[in-house]
Amino acid sequence: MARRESIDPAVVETLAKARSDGVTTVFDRASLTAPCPIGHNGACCSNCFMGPCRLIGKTDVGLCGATKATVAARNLAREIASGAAAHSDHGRDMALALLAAAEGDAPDYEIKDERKLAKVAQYLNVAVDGRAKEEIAKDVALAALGNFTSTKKEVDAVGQAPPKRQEIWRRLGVSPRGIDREIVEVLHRTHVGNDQDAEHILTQALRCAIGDGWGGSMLGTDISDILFGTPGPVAARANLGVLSEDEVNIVVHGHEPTLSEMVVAAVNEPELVEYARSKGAKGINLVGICCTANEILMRQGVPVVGNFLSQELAIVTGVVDAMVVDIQCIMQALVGVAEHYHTKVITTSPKARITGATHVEFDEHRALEIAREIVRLGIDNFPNRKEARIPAYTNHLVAGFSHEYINYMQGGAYRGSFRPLNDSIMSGRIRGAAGVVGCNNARVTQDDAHLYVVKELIKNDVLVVTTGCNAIACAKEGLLTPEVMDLAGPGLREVCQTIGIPPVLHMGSCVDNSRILTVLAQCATEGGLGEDISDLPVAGFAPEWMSEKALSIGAYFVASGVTTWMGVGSPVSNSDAVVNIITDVWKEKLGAAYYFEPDPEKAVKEALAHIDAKRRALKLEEYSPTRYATSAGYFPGDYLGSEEFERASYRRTQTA
Ligand code: XCC
Repeated sequence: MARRESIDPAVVETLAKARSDGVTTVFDRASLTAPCPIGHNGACCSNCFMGPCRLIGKTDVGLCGATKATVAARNLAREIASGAAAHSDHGRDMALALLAAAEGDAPDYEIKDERKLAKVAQYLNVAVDGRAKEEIAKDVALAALGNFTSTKKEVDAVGQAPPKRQEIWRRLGVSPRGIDREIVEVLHRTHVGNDQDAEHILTQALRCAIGDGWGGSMLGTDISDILFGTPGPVAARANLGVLSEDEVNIVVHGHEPTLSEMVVAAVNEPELVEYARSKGAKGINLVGICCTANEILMRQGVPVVGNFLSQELAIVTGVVDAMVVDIQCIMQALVGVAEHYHTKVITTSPKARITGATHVEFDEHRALEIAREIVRLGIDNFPNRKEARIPAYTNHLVAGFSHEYINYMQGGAYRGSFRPLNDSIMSGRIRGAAGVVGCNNARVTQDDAHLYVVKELIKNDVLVVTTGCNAIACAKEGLLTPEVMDLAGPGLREVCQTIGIPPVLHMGSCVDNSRILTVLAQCATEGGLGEDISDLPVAGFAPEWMSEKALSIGAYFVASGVTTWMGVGSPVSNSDAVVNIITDVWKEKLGAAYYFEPDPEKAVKEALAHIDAKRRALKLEEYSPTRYATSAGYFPGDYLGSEEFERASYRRTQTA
């Protein structure tokens, strides 16, 4: 029997439409082409033109003598470097936007969150007292840029990690010296004829990944907060049903908030709304896909159409008038799909063009003007719509759980801390916590592993924080609302009810995994749960990962002390030696292992055992699933009706 393609009913319905329209999508291509069996598990070396060498069957070394371990390690290291480069270059763009804003060259951006500015200034060693916010912001931007280009000085945000973790990094020689430097050094070391010891290569990969998580990504998140505001809880909706039949639908897809925030501003301008009406539309409906969606969802409550595997299907509905893309996770196939309908695919980044798409280059110096131009292109396209079908599926959600808010919600502005959370973990009300993040992958059923892992964890009293495409999967399923309390174990439910939060907290986009690092650092230093992140009863998951960025995230979670389970399959399984390095050897050195486990049931079982072992090592109360069972009946889990959520949902001011 054929594998199920998706568990999302909106996707299943729209996929059937695509097929009856004669349109091919990623789901069809996945059944036409199997993954290359040699490259898939790290057995292919294409680092020089004597190859590619295939280290399978009779051959177990390349022409140069490179072993299976060297080849698998080099490939993984390069993938991590590429992922780190993608996140970090996003972070650099944020720093450049902040610099332009501070110097008055980007008039459409402002310094929105001065408290955050002061906090970031502190860790970047920028003076704040008695200085204008623009002066501080300029120095913050320059210091951030210096973190990319420095070749000697340690990346500043490393100082945010618990002291014990910093010590471990320095002892192992993996504290990053400049974000760019570590990426370049991975590329250099993995060039033919260079670093040929698998463990040594992978140590550099860790250094590069730490430069991503505690460097490029953290700066990306922090500077976005300075420019656009630090997120707090916001109600919104998700899935293909958020598209509108009678309004101009503009979909933003990609990653950077610099553009999408400007599109939010543009679609709310009365002149553009009027212009949309002049074309026969009722208004403008802005929605998002992938992480740029997460960015404007977290801060503005803009609805989310779907995650990575839903991108082509949004166009298949026939109602997307413009799909505006910037960088990362954008399928080239969008242009071909758009040709069957009326959608205009608009590329905007100087770094990412797609043949056949309309290119309107984004420039932060004229940001709003360009956003207006893009929105106008979408409006002009509205009258060209043909047959349309929007699947009637949406769910409501609450997002916006920045670490600042998580701190605040545990005691308010004056008594905010991580104490209540730590106490709940210590007493066993909450068994532990897990970050469940990452992509969709067309080799496995869309959202199936994501939702299995999240539901199993909360059922077992493990608090879940989520980002990226996992967060969108959870949103579509309704897991980001307090209404799903009945799915949570009794201890977790009680804690979530008293704080007033869902058992699954949406913390943002891919770069916002850095927010999870900050939460972990705060839990580790709050007291009662050891002194280091590796002491905490926590786990990481990327059940449906596909991108190199996910490998970098997994690697910096592990480097930070979080044992992590990646789903789908293993890119290094051709070398037992490499598997041993990233599991047992890293466990010894870093206190955490990097597992690739395609079976989500097995992964969850192992993670729960890992969490319980950490609890025992900390001499905490032994976790018991029944201890808090009596409180389950105190109040109904479903304490907030869906109508109330509908009322609270994001309302676009301009809709008639
Ligand atoms: Fe991309 Fe960030 Fe992966 Fe989703 S989760 S497919 S990287 S959009 Ni980060």
